[in-house]
Amino acid sequence: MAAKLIKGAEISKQIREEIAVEIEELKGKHGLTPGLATILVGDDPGSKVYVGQKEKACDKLGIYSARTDIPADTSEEDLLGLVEKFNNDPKIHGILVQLPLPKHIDATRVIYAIEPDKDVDCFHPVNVGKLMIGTARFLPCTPHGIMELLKRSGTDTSGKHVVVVGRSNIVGKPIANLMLQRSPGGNATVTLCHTGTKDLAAFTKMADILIVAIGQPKAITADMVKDGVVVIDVGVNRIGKTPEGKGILAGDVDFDSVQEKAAAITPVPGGVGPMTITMLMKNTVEAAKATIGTK
Ligand code: L34
Repeated sequence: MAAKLIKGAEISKQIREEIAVEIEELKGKHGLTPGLATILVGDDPGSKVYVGQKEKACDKLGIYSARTDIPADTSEEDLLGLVEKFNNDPKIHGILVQLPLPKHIDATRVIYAIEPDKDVDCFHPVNVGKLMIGTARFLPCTPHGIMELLKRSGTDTSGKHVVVVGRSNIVGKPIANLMLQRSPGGNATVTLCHTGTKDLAAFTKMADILIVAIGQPKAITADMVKDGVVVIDVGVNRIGKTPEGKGILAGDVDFDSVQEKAAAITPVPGGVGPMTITMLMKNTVEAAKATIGTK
C-alpha cells in the first residue's frame, strides 16, 4: 500500500498564512516590522538557493530582510564585525549566518557572537541549553518544522519509538531532544543513531517514527523499515542535473521503495525543506514580539 504523503509545501503555506496575520497585527497595533538579517559567505549553490528562499519568504510576508552576501575569503574578524553590526541594529530582530561556513572560519565562534535574543536559528549555546530544559523561546527551524509536520499530519508521538539517524547540531541532536520532552508533540522514546552505530538497520526497523538527517542520498531502503512507519526525510541531496540543467534532488530515504511500506512519508523536495524556511519566519516574528515593551 502506498504511504500517505506529508506535504510540507502545503502545510507550510497554511502556517505562513497564520504568520501573515500576526505580522499585520504587529504592524497595526505596535508599529513594529519584524526584521531578519541573513548572511551568506561564499557561493555554495545549495546555500544560495536556501538564502534566496528565505529572502523571498520575508518579502512575501512583509518581514524586513537585510541580506548580505560576502566572498568566501572574508576573514573571520570581518564576519564577526558584521554580526556585531546586526546585534546592535534595532530594525533587525533575527540574525542568520547560513552554514556551512568556509573552512578558515570557526563557525562555533560566529554562533557564539550572535546575540541570543536574535538567534532565530537557535544555535547559540544559551538557546540550545534552554531547548534541553524545555524553556526555549525559539526552536531550531528544521526540528521545529518536523514537529509541526508530525502535529499537522495527525501523527501522535507520545509513547512512540522515534529513531533519529544523524547527530548533527542542526537537526539530529535537537530533534532527538525535542521528541523526548514531556510536552505535546514529544513524550516519545528516542533512539539516536549515527556513524558509530553498529547494525543501523536493527534500530531503524524498530522505529514507529523514523527521522533521517545524514546527507546521503537514498541511504534508507525498504528492508530497513517496518510496515506502517512514519518517515520524515530531512535530506536534500543534489544528485545530478536534467538535460535542461535543472538540479535533481533526492532525500536520504529511498522514497520509491520505502513508501510501499510506510504509513506516511515526507517527499523531497516539498517536505521538510519548505518547513525550515517557514519556521524561520515564525522565529523572526517571535523575536520581534519579544522586543515590545522593552524599549
Ligand atoms: N544557519 N544554516 C543555517 N540555518 C539553517 O536553517 C540552515 N539550513 C540547512 C543548511 N544550512 C543552514 C537550511 O536552511 C538546510 N536548510 C534548508 C532550507 C530549505 C530547504 C532545504 C534546506 C528547501 O527549501 N529545500 C527545498 C528544495 C530547494 C531546492 O530546489 O534546492 C525542498 O523542497 O526540500
